[in-house]
Amino acid sequence: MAEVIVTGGAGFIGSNFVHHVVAERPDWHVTVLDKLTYAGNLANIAGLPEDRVSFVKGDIADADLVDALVEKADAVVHYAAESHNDNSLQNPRPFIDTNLIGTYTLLEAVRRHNVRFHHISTDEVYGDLELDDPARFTEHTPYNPSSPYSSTKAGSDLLVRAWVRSFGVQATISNCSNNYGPYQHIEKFIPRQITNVVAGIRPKLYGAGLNVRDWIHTNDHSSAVLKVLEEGRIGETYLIGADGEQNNKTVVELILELMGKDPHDYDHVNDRPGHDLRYAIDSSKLRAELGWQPKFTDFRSGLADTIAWYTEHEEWWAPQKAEVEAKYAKAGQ
Ligand code: NAD
Ligand code: TDX
Repeated sequence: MAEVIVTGGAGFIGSNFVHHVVAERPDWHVTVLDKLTYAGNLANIAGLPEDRVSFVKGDIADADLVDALVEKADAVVHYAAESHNDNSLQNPRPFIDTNLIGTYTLLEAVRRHNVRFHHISTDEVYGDLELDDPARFTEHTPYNPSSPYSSTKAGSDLLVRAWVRSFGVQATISNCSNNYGPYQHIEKFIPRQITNVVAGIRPKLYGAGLNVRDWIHTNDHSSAVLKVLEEGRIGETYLIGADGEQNNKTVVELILELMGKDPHDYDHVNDRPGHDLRYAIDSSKLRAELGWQPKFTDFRSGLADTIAWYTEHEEWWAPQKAEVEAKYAKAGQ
């Protein structure tokens, strides 16, 4: 049996991975280590068998706690992070503490106990592409992050690489594109617009809305991470993406259409400072080397299912809606 620690396992993507492992690896036990910040929610992992999943509330920067857990583990899959660009522009400090000091603390523990480590990162470490550039990000694209969020993620990736090279830590890294699906916090683009429509608020598009994101369903992200954890080569980076480029305007209009509204019934609001123009992932290394394929690639039907989930789970998001919108209103967004 394998004992796997999933940091940030009560967040959007980490909790999806916990469900995936419970379903796919019946002899593994998962320990979720999560601080339950505003973005963590125990409801995301509720109902899983108690003999398969344990929960520890704590900070990944707490060296004593981390050491005691890592000592008993076979692997750590590291999702915990401050994850929202807009928050990082208002107050970068928690991004330094969690994304940099937290990752450093985990690396020191896996180094001491010789435990396998997989680091979850983002395509944002590569900066952005022009709209008409035929290029996509590959594992060889130079790092060029734009925001406090993406620069701390880039820094955490570099720490992992250094700990592999200098200390022989058994680590891999994956950099994924924009995820969507159920349980995503409503501060993020897609759930914000869906819950706006449900709440009778007009969707809010930053600037002209021509920015492009490369969407992947979070279920596909989880299957890719399990693949890299089990079969990835130590010291390697794998890009995860599902060829899902869409501009923001198209996505807002599709959400409105799928929700039976006028597709042009939305507001243009203040743009994000330093707003990355386009992300696009070339995931051919992961596909060729490890044989991974995404399964949830029909964006229209994935979005329709996501809309249905938010519509049916108002109790999950409604308590946070007013606070999230008040914060955006202050920034004119
Ligand atoms: P999220 O904000 O929904 O969840 C983050 C989780 O980490 C929460 O449960 C939170 O309580 C926990 N956490 C935060 N600080 C902590 C700390 N100091 N100690 C312990 N737990 C802490 O984020 P998400 O969207 O699920 O992203 C998860 C990971 O995936 C992040 O590393 C992010 O950079 C990466 N990623 C996200 C996307 C995306 O589209 N959302 C894309 C690529 C990579
Ligand atoms: O209300 C909005 N209106 C809008 O037009 C919001 C919240 C966002 N946007 C735009 C900004 C981006 O171009 O939509 C796009 C997506 O925004 P976010 O959901 O904030 O995601 P992004 O900044 O692209 O980062 C996400 O993908 C990469 C995740 O939050 C990161 O954790 C991940 O690393």
